[in-house]
Amino acid sequence: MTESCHIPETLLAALRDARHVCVLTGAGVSAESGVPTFREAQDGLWADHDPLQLATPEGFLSDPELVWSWYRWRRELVAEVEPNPAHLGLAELAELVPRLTLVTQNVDRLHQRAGSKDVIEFHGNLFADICFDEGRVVECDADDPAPTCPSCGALVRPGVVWFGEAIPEDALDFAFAAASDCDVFLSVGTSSLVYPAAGLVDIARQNGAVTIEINPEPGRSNFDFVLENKAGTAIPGLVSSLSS
Ligand code: BV8
Repeated sequence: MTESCHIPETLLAALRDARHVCVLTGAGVSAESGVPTFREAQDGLWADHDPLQLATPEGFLSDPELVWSWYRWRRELVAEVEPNPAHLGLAELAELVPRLTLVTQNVDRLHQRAGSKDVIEFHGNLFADICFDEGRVVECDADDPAPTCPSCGALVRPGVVWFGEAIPEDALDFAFAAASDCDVFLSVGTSSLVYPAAGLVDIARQNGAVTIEINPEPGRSNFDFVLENKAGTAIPGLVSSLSS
């Protein structure tokens, strides 16, 4: 049974009138591709590990082999899945509005595989290997349980932003600028718990934007519109309503 999504005409009017739409996505937008969300109990091997512990510099330094095996498991999982209608619909939405800025908290690069351009990776991505000390991208042996930097010997880490680490400066600046400038802020598939990403909607609201949340279990922020639907239903619904 294909799920349907009721979209208020006033919401569509805001999108039709928008000069600039800023979209923030979270793990929920990849859920229908089969990627576990950040807070779902990780299945099988990872059920007894807390992502909030693994995704920290302390967690990595205390057990680099464990953290590397978690990230390699996630890399393999993501490599085997496909972008879903939510990712594809957001790439189409960008063609229907004058300007769309896509900020993602996700590290799976599924937006790029779906055709989205200039994606702002607020929390980095799974696929870059970075020297822990020099901060630059390095090549390392994919089978090494705890790879080290070929030039300085420091540990190599995945190119994601861990809890307690600063958001990359460019990503932060571009995302804050887009949230400040947009007419419509669309939050898709996030629990709105992780900062500073979760604060972007407040910046948009303070600058007069219409705010919309798409989430089957809406979060705590007060949005002007809430579509209690899966992203794989609501985003294509928005796109077809705007295109008609
Ligand atoms: C920082 C990469 C400072 C790693 C991740 C206030 C201000 C500033 C910071 C803080 C603050 N309060 C606390 C902090 C610290 C911390 C924080 O926010 N902690 C939380 C736990 C309270 N923030 C930080 O540490 C950040 N750094 O602030 O630095 C600083 C400044 C200068 C110098 C030094 C330091 C960095 C945070 C980045 C952490 N890294 N990811 C990795 O992936 O391994 S965060 C991680 O959580 C993922 O990126 C994930 O995307 C993100 C957020 O989670 P969600 O995406 O929302 O996923 P979640 O599972 O929670 O929810 C899924 C949602 O989808 C649900 O609502 C569900 O209902 C919905 N859903 C399910 N299915 C669907 C769906 N929706 C639609 N369709 C569906 N089908």
